[in-house]
Amino acid sequence: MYISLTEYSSSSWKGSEEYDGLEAVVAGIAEGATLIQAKVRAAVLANAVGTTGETNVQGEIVQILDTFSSKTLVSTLSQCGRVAAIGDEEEEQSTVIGDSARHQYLVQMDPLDGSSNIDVAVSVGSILGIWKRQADEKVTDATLLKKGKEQVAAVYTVYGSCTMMVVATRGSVQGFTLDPANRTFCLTNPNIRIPEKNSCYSTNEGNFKGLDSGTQKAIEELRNTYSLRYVGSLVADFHRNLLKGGIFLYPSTRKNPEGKLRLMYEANPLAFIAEQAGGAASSGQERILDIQPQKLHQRTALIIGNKDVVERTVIVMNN
Ligand code: FDP
Repeated sequence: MYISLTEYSSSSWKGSEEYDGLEAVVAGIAEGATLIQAKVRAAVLANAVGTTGETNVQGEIVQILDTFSSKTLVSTLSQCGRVAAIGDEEEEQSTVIGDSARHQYLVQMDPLDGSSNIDVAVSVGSILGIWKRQADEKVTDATLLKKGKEQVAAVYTVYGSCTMMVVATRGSVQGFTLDPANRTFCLTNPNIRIPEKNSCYSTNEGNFKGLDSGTQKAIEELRNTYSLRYVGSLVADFHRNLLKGGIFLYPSTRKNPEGKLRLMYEANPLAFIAEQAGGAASSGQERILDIQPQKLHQRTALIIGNKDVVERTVIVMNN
């Protein structure tokens, strides 16, 4: 018998001052994820793959499922009664929900990561970082620009061969699998630690020519040491590396000098999770969680996974 997410969160966070109300936020994410995974799995039959004809704030083509996932999570997080504001990959400005004393949390999310993989039946997922709002803090876009190290929790889901949800709080990373029979998340992967043995590296090798010489050297070293595994959905690559041991890199390239991935709702939540699991995350210049964000949709380079290999890679990149 597995412990359910509901049982886990009430026994771990209920009554704790630090995590007061987090249970409701995570339940809102679980409810949204359950709806999104059902939609993703039925998308082709329901004619819900393809684009909306719009481009988002990043200049990227918006998929029908991106919009569905964003609306679903905004709705379930609004209804949980504990979230003050949401920063969302799909929205230029943040969504302000409320500023009462109960609205204690700020969420930054990529509602559907890896969306170019949707229409080819490859794993996608959602990524969410969770910060605490100071009591009486006014809620504006600027309120959301907090450093990653100030997160109190982070969550990602993977809609793959099964649906998983990984939840991290300080010092704890727990993995839950959705039981489709009763729509309950069950604690199948308790106390996740990234394996010390690094077995693979994940990067877009097609970008090699557009890298600086230090980064090329670092990639060559990884190439000669580990197996390559690249899904092309950050959340799926990160999940495999977290459970099996590995490192993911999306460095600065000639095409994307600031990096391609987004700091607030991709790099920060996954960096928080990696660190709680004994791993590390760097931009190549500094620890991801120490970066002072300047804007909601800021991009960053990202090197994340096994701590020793991240550190070694950053040294080689900078030499
Ligand atoms: P996608 O473009 O499909 O949305 O977040 C962006 C992201 O996917 C990541 O999930 C993925 O790791 C990366 O971009 C893939 O980029 P490349 O196609 O350039 O390798």
